Amino acid sequence: MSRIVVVSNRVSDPHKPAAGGLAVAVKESLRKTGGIWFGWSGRITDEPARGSGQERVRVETSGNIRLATMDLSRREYEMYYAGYSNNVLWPVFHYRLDLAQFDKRHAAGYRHVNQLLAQQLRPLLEPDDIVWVHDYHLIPLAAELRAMGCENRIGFFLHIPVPPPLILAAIPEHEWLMRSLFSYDLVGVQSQADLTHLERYMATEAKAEIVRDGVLRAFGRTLQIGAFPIGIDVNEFASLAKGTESMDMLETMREEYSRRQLLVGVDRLDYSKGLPQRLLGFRELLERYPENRSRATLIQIAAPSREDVDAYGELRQQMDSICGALNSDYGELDWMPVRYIRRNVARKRLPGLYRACRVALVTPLRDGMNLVAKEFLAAQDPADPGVLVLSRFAGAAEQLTEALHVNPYDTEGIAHATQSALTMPLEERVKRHEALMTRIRRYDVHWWRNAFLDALEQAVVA
Ligand code: GDG
Repeated sequence: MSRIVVVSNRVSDPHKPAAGGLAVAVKESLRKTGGIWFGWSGRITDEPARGSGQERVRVETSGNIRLATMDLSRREYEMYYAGYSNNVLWPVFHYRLDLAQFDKRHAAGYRHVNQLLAQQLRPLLEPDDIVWVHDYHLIPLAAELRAMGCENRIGFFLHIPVPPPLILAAIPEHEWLMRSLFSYDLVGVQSQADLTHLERYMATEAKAEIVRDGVLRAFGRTLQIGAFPIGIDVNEFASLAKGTESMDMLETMREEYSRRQLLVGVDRLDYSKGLPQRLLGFRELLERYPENRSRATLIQIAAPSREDVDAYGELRQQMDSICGALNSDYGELDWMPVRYIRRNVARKRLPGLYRACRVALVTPLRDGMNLVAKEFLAAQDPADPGVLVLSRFAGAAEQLTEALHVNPYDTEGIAHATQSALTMPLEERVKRHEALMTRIRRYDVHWWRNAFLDALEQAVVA
C-alpha cells in the first residue's frame, strides 16, 4: 500500500483532540497507513522568512505520522491566508461576492505561498507516495508540484461549496485558478450540486471536453471529478458521549433546564452559518407561538474565528445586538430565551450538550457539508431522539432528507419548522432519526477516506 501524504493549510497534533471537521478527517485518513501531514504550523514569524529549500520545514514524529510544518512570515500570512484565502476564496465560494475584496497583491501572495509550500514538500516525496491536498487555500499546489517535475498521484478535496460558473468567473484570476485543478488526477467535492457546478464551469469557461460522466479533458490532461460527502467518526463520537465530560455536561444541562425545551446551535462565528437569520427565526417562533415563551431556550455556541477579517467583526457586533434585544424584549426574571456563548466549548463536552437538546438549528446560508448536523444526530438517545432543523443550502441536506429542511433566509419558515420540531410526536422522531442514522453510519468518515483514496488510485492518469 502506498504511503499517504496529506497536505492541508493547518497541521495540528494528531494526538490532541481535533477541533474541527477537517482535522478529525485528516487524522483518520492517516491513522491506518501512517504517512506525512504537511502544512503551515499556525505560527507567524515577525521576521521576514529567509531561505527556501528544506530549512523552513520542521519535522516531528507523532506515532506513525510525520508532521512536517513551516511557519509563515506576517506578510505571507496576510497575503495568502487573510487576504486571498479568506477575503476572496471563502466569500466567493460561499456565493458572497459582496464580501470579496479583490487585490492583485493578495493573489500574488497566495500563489507565492503555494509555490513555497510545493518547494518544501517536493524533497519529502517518494515516487510511490499518494498526495492528498485539502481545501481552498491550496488549489494551485499540484500545478506548482508538477512544474517541479512531480509525477505522483495527487488528489484534491474541496471542503467548501462550488458556486455556479458565473459567480466563480467574478474572481479576476479564475482562469488561472481553475485551470490549475487540471494538475490533479482527482478533484473531490462535497455534494452533487457542487459537482454539477464544477463540471459546468469546466465545460463552459475552461472549454473542457466531457469524456464521460466525471471525466474531463483539457490543457493536455485528464481530470476525474466526483462527489465524496464527508462524514463523521460515529464510533469516536459514541465513545466521547460515554466519557465523563460529556455525561457531566448532560447532567448539568438537565438539572439546570429541567422545565425547559432546549434548542442548540454550534458554529464557528462565520457569516456563512446564517446566525443572525437563525436568531431572527427563533424570535419569530416566540412571536408566533407564544406557548414557547418562558419555556424554550436556544443555546448558541459561536466559536470565534478569523477575527482579523473585517466581515467577522461586523458579524460579532450584529450577533451581540440581536441576542441582546431578544433577551431584553422577551426575557423574564426566571427565563432568558437565548444563551449566546461566544467561546469554544471543549469537544469532549459537545455530545452531552447535543443530547440534552430537543432541537438542533443548523441553518447555514451555504455550507460545504456541515458536520454539526451529523454530530447532533449521532449524540441522540435513539429511544427519545431530538429533531434536526437543517438548511437546504448545507451539503448535508442532500443526504439528510428526513431532517426538517428550511430556507435559512426565510425567518417565518424557520419559526414554523422549529415549532414542528418542538411538537413532533415521539414515534415520528424515532422513525426519522433511525433513517438518518443509517445513512450517517454508512457514509461515515472511513467511507469518505476510502472512497476518495480508491478513486484516486484508480483514476486514469493521462
Ligand atoms: C468546513 C466546511 C465541512 C464547532 N464549534 C466548536 C467546535 N466545533 C466543531 C464541530 C464540528 C466542526 O467544528 C465544524 O465543522 P462544520 O462542518 O460544521 O464547519 P466548518 O468548520 O466550516 O468546516 C464544512 C467541513 O469543513 C468538513 O469538510 O463540513 O462545510 O465549511 O466538528 O463540532 N468544536 C469545539 N468547540 C466549539 O466551540 N470543540
